[in-house]
Amino acid sequence: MTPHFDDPKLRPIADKVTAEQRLSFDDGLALYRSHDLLGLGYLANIVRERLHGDTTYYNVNRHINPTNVCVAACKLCAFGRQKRHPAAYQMSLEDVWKRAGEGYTEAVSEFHIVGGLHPELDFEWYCQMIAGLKERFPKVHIKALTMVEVGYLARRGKLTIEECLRRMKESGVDSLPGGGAEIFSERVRRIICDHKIDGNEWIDTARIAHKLGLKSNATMLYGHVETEEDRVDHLVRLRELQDETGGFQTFIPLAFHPENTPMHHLRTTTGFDDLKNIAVSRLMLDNFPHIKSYWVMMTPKIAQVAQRFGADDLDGTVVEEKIYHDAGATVEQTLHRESLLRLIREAGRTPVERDTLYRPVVRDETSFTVLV
Ligand code: V47
Repeated sequence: MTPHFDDPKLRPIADKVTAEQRLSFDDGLALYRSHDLLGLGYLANIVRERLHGDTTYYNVNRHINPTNVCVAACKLCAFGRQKRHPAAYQMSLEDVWKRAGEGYTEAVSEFHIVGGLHPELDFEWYCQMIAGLKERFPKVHIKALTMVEVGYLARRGKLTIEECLRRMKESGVDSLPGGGAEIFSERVRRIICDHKIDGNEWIDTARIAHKLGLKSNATMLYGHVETEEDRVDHLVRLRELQDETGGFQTFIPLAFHPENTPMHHLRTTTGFDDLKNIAVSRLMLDNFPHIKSYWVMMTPKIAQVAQRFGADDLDGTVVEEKIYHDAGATVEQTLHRESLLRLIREAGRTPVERDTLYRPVVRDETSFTVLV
């Protein structure tokens, strides 16, 4: 049966999607400009089901943010603090190791570790933190430090990016999270994060990580001052790098949360735009295995609906989230496994617990085994 599209511009794109052809920059623009959300979702769902059938992935993870002290002062951020700010904090190594083991009764399979660009914590401190975690929790995958943190630590430690990543890997880092990519457009970065590495440096760092055998994720921050062209450009640049390295696992579109940031005058994104970003990224990123609807950022309800609009992953239990909660998120801090399972099942999907590398996990209440 030929589907009906409210937006006739989706018809030629639908032909490409069914023929498994790559979509162009202009196709990406047409998708973003379309209001036919059901049409977009229908097409993205074809790709999603082609890749993953009915499976929706989730994991049992714990976020750890060792410090919120940050020299970057990005306008997009409500989390970073100057060192002397009363709400600034910096965990000791013992704090990090202790925090890693508390707060959730089930064994976690992943630590997700990111923080501010602290002017005094040096690279050795980070290597010790990682090595100490690996020693104490040898089965847990360590997904740590964004490309932005890697760039900053390399510069402060007078190391090349490659040396820095090699040392991180030797210390126990297993993969890198996708944060800090924001939007690659120089014009936009000057406004929202002008002291951070630029888009090319983010891409170059990811390329080196992938060549060293470290997988990573990628994100895109949308819903601030970017244009539709900026969004498509961001996706196309990620797709090009993925063609080259194959090192990306998951793409996570992140909706800008303006509260408590210097850009608090901007409005929050709508559910329509959030679902559209999931669908367009699934359609444009034909070489990315996974698209994640991160429930903390989208709310559990929209993240659940997104499982029918192109997403195949919900992220995990999280346990303690600071970046979005500092920026006004009102969702819970943790979703227990039972809640994740319910969201997935009521969307008509089959839940599969995964480790960070998307290998299935079987567990009892206190331990887990990765099925290779
Ligand atoms: O890098 C910061 C973004 C990112 C705000 O790799 C903001 O699996 C919205 O990258 N409004 C951190 N976004 C989160 C992140 C992430 C989350 C979940 C899973 C993974 C993964 C990665 O959050 C930052 C920045 O891009 N961010 N402030 C804000 N006010």
